[in-house]
Amino acid sequence: MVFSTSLRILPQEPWFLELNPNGRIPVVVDHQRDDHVVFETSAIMLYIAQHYDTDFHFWFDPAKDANSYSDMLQWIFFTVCASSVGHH
Ligand SMILES: N[C@@H](CCC(=O)N[C@@H](CS)C(=O)NCC(=O)O)C(=O)O
Repeated sequence: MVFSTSLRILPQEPWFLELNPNGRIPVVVDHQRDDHVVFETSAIMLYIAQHYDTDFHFWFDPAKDANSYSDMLQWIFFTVCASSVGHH
């Protein structure tokens, strides 16, 4: 109950809207990189991969493994679109 209540109210608070004007969770603030702010799940995943998985354990090097990288993007975008259908 507390979780679902805060999930509705928290994203509309002014401090949160400063981070994500779209008023949606999740948002990341990267204190290790000048408090850079990222919202949208897929953008957050790619950001974390780019900066914190530089050995490519969990994603693909766009330069050295371009086709796998393309496949990865394809499924990320597919997932975003599929999960957006009917979402308010
Ligand atoms: N496309 C967004 C969707 C985010 C989203 O819908 N978040 C929900 C929680 S899972 C939310 O913030 N709900 C609160 C609200 O709609 O007020 C993403 O991938 O980050």
